Amino acid sequence: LLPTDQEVHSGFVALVGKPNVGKSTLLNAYLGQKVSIVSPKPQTTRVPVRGILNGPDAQIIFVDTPGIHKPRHKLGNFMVDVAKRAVPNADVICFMVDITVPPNRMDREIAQMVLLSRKPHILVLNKVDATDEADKHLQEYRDLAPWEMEVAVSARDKLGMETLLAEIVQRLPVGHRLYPEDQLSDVSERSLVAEMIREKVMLNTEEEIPHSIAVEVEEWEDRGKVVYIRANISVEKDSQKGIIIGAGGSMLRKIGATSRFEIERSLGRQIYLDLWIKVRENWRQKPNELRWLGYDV
Ligand code: GDP
Ligand code: K
Ligand code: MG
Repeated sequence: LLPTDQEVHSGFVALVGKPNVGKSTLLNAYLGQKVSIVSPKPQTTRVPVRGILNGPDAQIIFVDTPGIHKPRHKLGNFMVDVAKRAVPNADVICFMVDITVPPNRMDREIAQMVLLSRKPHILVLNKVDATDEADKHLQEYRDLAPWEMEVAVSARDKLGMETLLAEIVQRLPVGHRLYPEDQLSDVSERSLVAEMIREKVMLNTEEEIPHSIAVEVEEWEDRGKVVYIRANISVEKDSQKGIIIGAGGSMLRKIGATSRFEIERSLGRQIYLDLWIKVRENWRQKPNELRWLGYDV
């Protein structure tokens, strides 16, 4: 039997960057399953998500964070706050950028924040798969700060991930595992289910709708053959309710079917998914509503 208090490299690794650079995709790729939802839309991730990677000599606790942007409502303020707080709380910072586009003002601000933290950090150049000219903007990213280390990856195609992992592990303090070895994330099954439903709404709607919704699981009952799950999709106004229901209920059916497929695969159980839509006027601006929906503002 291996002693469980054996010393390993262990600690918190913050994944920070502007929206849509691929932070959540990278976390899921390391864990081999979805713990943090992904969409082509900015501001998909709203709360920090911890995913734990256990190896024989290391325990890496990745902290996926909301993209740092210029917030326009109270939910946005909260998201940017929690993302920024992950930096001083981390042992290693992965500053992720999208190599297919040049750096913008947000990248420059985040680079400064990372540098000022004086924490071990790595510049992670993501999406190398998506460009023939991976070095087109490379120098501009290099010039943002005197980086200690850079690694090019594709979170989508799982390229460069071993190299990045080795660089992370080297920078982690030596100590004890901080989580049980069989724990994959800090996300409860209930929250993961709610997030999977929110992801399907985000993937199937446009403009302000994806950002105007929140999902809560209201009831979860094991009925033997199936698990009955009732969830609320909250919207900000009446007109959005109609869009999510769709013509003859078509949109809601599509959201329900795609959610159910993924939830069943994730839980390994058959489910009955009962989706409801609720209007919470301007919930993104209201501290009480935000807290009710689980955002700890
Ligand atoms: P986040 O906002 O930083 O968490 O980014 P997401 O993980 O949600 O990804 C944003 C979008 O970029 C999604 O459409 C992903 O599929 C896509 N994406 C993420 N990583 C890669 C990558 O390595 N290559 C390509 N081509 N697309 C990626
Ligand atoms: K995204
Ligand atoms: Mg994300």
